[in-house]
Amino acid sequence: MAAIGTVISSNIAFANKIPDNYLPRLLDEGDALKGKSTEMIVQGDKPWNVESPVHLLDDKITPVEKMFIRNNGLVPEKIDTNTWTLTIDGESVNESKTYTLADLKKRFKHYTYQLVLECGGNGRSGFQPQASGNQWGQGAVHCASWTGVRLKDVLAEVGVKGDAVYIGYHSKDLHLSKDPKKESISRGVPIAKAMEDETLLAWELNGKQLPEFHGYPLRLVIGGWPASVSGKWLSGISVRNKVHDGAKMDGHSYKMPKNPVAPGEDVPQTDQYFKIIESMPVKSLITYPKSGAMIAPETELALRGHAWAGDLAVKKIEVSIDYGATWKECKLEAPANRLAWQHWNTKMKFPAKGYYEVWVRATDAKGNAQPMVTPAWNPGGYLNNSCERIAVKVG
Ligand SMILES: Nc1nc2c(c(=O)[nH]1)N[C@H]1C(S)=C(S)[C@@H](COP(=O)(O)O)O[C@H]1N2
Ligand SMILES: [Mo]
Repeated sequence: MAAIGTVISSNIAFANKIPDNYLPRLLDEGDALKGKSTEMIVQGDKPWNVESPVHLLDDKITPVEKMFIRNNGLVPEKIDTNTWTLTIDGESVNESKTYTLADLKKRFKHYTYQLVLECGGNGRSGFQPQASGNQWGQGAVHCASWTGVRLKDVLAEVGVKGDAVYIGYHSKDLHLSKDPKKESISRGVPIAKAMEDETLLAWELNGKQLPEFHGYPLRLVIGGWPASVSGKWLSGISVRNKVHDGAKMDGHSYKMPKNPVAPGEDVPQTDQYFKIIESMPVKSLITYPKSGAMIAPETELALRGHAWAGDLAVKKIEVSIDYGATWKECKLEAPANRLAWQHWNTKMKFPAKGYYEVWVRATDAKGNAQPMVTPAWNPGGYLNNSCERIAVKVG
């Protein structure tokens, strides 16, 4: 209660009468579903976790109303863009430096990129036994257009020492315990990924002001890696001389076992057994038609979707209507820019009336293809990139 008192800068009268886990109205969050499609799937509302059904992801650039939301804490209250600052600090900068939003916009060149942000746990519901965490289907992914400045340009002005190995972000969302000293999430990436052209400090999403639930007024965006590295409500970047050790960099959070483990196996949560997830694996979606489509006999079905492969490009996309026995190669477009998803399409004819499944499989530039079944079980339920499949009825 004292901690909440600090946040709302007042003593709380009748504090002893407040029920456990009650969130004072002043700290209450807005409604994450405001402005979202009514078809979004709510995984939870404290914190807000909202998923896109796959057929909603049909747009080439995902509109805000169809973007999934993954919050670990509570959206910050009372944001004032005039006083919002970003501080660059850490062991590996010569001197820390603080920028206002106006500084960032004025001092550095602006860039726009389409970037795939996919939750590391997207597809988690496919794991047996169930892995802990949001039971996402395959819709915790989006590819939107982000505008901001390059992190590397800002770091160049601040001055990074030769011993820098990692960056970590700091954000203004409130920890679920409501303790203002605790961070809900503070992750990062190796310095080389931070320095890529496409790593942005963004204030615009699809050409408009960043929405509250996606990180307003400033967000780190890093495509191709678990979206948990793209810190929302960004207030700081620490340039570290070691692997960043913020919240959700510990235990098995966003980590995979170094050696394959049996489903359900209890693995000690130490660095000896786990490694941090970096580039996401190759994956694809059928976004049209929606699963359950009915078509008349003898008609051709137009199919389309997107494919992506972390830091890599996708080089091939195929569909199967006979449970993977045979595959047909589809048309695949080049990405709008590096780290954007690639659109694919094809037309299929079905040999007879009946029930079919259409499966889609992408292969990345290094020859890695999606598995047809759920891949390596892991305690966090990460990286399920098994082939997506839809049902089609002909007749
Ligand atoms: N500050 C902050 N940044 C955050 C999070 C968060 O809870 N707080 N969630 C992360 C996770 S786990 C994901 S998957 C993405 C989700 O981004 P979105 O809500 O814009 O889709 O934001 C990441 N950035
Ligand atoms: Mo995530």
